[in-house]
Amino acid sequence: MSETTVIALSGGVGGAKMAQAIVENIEAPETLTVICNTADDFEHLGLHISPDLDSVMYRLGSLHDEERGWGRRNETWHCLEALGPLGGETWFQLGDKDLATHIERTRLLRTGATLSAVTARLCSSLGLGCSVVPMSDDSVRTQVNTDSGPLDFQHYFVRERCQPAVTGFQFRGIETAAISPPCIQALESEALELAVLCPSNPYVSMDPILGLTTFEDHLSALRQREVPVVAISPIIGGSALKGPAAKMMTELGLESTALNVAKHYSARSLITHFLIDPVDRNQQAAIADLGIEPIICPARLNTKPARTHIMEAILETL
Ligand code: FO1
Repeated sequence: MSETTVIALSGGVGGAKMAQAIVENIEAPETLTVICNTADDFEHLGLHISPDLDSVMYRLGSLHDEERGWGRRNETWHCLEALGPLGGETWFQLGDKDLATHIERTRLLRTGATLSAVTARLCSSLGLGCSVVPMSDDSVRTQVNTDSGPLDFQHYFVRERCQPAVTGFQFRGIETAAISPPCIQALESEALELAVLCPSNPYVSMDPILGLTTFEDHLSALRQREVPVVAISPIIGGSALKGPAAKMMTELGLESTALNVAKHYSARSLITHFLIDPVDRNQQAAIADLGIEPIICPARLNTKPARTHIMEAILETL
């Protein structure tokens, strides 16, 4: 692979769409490294599941299911259907093709391979043209604190359908987890021209990556090199593109606005630019007052022309 010139920090479905936008619109897709959140990972049915890595891998390999956003297209569910009557756990839907990924990932991890090495192998087997890397090879696990007590992330997200009100988050293991070697390599690439914070959930997708020891130092080194660090708002007109980000903000006592996401990042001086949808134009001046350059562009990533438009707006910052 060529030296990284673009990095994208990504959660699951929203991040995967942004990664697709980048791949579709840069001259050399092999120079993109997508750094994925792995704090949603968990052990289920004895298997290591990495939902965000897989959402990104499947989309970039054109294997994804467009409607669900996660999992594989043309999926069958025979294993899950047989598991139910046996009394097995079926609340987390694992399709047959998707299961193959988890079985092979788990087998390779049990041989002692790192998650980075296993992911590189899966990406290569699935024919990806760019690098998708885990943020860390060490275990970091999101715990969502709620009004009904602490919940492991997938229990909150899938089993409880994000219903309990959120009071805060904890990322177990983050203090001792190291940034993965391919992630460090991408962050330190001399050729790096652009860093993108995808329109993923700022609290449970971006913060586990940004909270890894020295990650913020890497971003500030980029800013010193005048590499733009561009975040895309996951909030459009007060609603989340997908998932519980807006609901979480309300429960945390914040108005669910693009501006409050910009403030979340600017409090740690993490970004240089913030892309908002035209419906949020009224927040442009307040974002600029934070010392962040606003970019106004339709922020939905559902069509190829929309993805091209957003990338043109971002590439103008270079
Ligand atoms: N999300 C759901 O809402 N329900 C599911 O049953 C579900 C299963 C699933 C299986 C594999 C996988 O890679 C992802 C899956 N997801 C499911 C999505 C996942 O929970 C979320 O995308 C992320 O963890 C949040 O970014």
